[in-house]
Amino acid sequence: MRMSQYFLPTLKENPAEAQIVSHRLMLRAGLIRQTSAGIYAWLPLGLRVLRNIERIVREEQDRSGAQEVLMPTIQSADLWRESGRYDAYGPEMLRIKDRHDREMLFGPTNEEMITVLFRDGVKSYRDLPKNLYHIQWKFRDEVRPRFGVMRGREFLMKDNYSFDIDKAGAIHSYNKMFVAYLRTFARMGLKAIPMRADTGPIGGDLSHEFIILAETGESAVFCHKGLVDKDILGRTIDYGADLQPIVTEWTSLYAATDEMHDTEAFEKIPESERLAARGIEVGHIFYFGTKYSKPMNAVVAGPNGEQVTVEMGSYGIGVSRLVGAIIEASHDDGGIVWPESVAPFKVAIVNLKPDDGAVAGACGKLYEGLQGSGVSVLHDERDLRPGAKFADMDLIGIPWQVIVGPKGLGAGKVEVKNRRTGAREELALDDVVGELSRRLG
Ligand code: P5A
Repeated sequence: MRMSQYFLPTLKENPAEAQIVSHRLMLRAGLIRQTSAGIYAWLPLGLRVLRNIERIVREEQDRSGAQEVLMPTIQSADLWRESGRYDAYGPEMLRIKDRHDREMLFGPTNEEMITVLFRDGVKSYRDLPKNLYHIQWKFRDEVRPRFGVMRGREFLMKDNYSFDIDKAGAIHSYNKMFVAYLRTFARMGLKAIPMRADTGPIGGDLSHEFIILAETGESAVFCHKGLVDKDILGRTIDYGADLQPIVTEWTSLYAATDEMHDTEAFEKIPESERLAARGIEVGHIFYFGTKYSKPMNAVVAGPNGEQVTVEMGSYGIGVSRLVGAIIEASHDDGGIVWPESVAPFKVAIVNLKPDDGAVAGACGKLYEGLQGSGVSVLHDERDLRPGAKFADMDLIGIPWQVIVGPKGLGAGKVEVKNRRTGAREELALDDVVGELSRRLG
């Protein structure tokens, strides 16, 4: 993409309405714009990040065996009357009427809708287990939308729903998601710690929130420090195997959100190993048994022909919230520092002298070469002074900057800067494409 043509309205000044760094940087780097309270438009650069996050979430869902569907945003109130949640849900639900005066709502979550789809499509225990997910916009009329996409009213969620014949099966499905979530967040460069959590309006008695530690987080959390350094990515996961040992490894150390905090248990941990901190909830998983399947009559024929009410769980990831959470976890004074896996472009070419034919030629060649190797590139060929270009590049956080000027080029060299470390190196022009493609692997 050529930057001179790109719709990238960056801001020099800090917007007054933004209280936390990720919100400030998302506005300044031209990722989003607010259109009403808690509702945002995604601009090209922001949308590329959102899509990358979605892609990682989707790949890990598919890998775990879940199947993608797409349910509508608008739901009928009758659906929610079936489960008994219509009145219970309260003012967070955006209720609307169509032209026939039928009561509708903008879905805050999809337990009811998926239960009906399941009920109408699955009749026998032989078709179990099933795990269905979608990535769809939700609306919750939050009392206090704030911090940009962190607590929006309209937000993008990945939600999935598991159906099993018995509790043991449902716990296996829960464990699968537990492990899939650890992998998903690790791939985004995040340390997400699973913590015992309150189930709120979703219900059930077993749930974990996945928390990124951050001072600006909305949740107070308490955990054993040992959990902060644990790693998951190195492992190959066999989703057919018993995953309880991995889950137990994570849950044997104390970790709880404020609502589930047990002071006595926490104080049994040696003081030097206790961590009381704040965090951002990027995911939340629930096992709730038959809370929806029972009132909504989601039954299948069991092995002996008997009717069995299915056991369910639901699992959510805040896809749009993750854009903010990643920035909270990864930025510096100059701006955003994207982890490579979610970066809107992997490489930026900074042309220091656009009116110099040789420099422009070299940049053009690099651009073609990188694109040809499947590397996404943003090409800054704008007619601006170098200082302004460097500041913009650091602000938008592209992981690798290739800086091309007449001096270096005279000796066949360009400068390559790593956004995260700030390290600069000189590379021969002819080596850049090969070297960066190799590093980005
Ligand atoms: C699980 C999936 C649920 O809704 N039903 C389907 C269950 N869980 S949840 O915890 O309420 O939400 C799941 C994740 O969505 C994100 N989230 C939000 N993101 C931005 N703005 C909001 N207002 C918002 N509310 C929830 C969180 O990441 C949460 O973990």
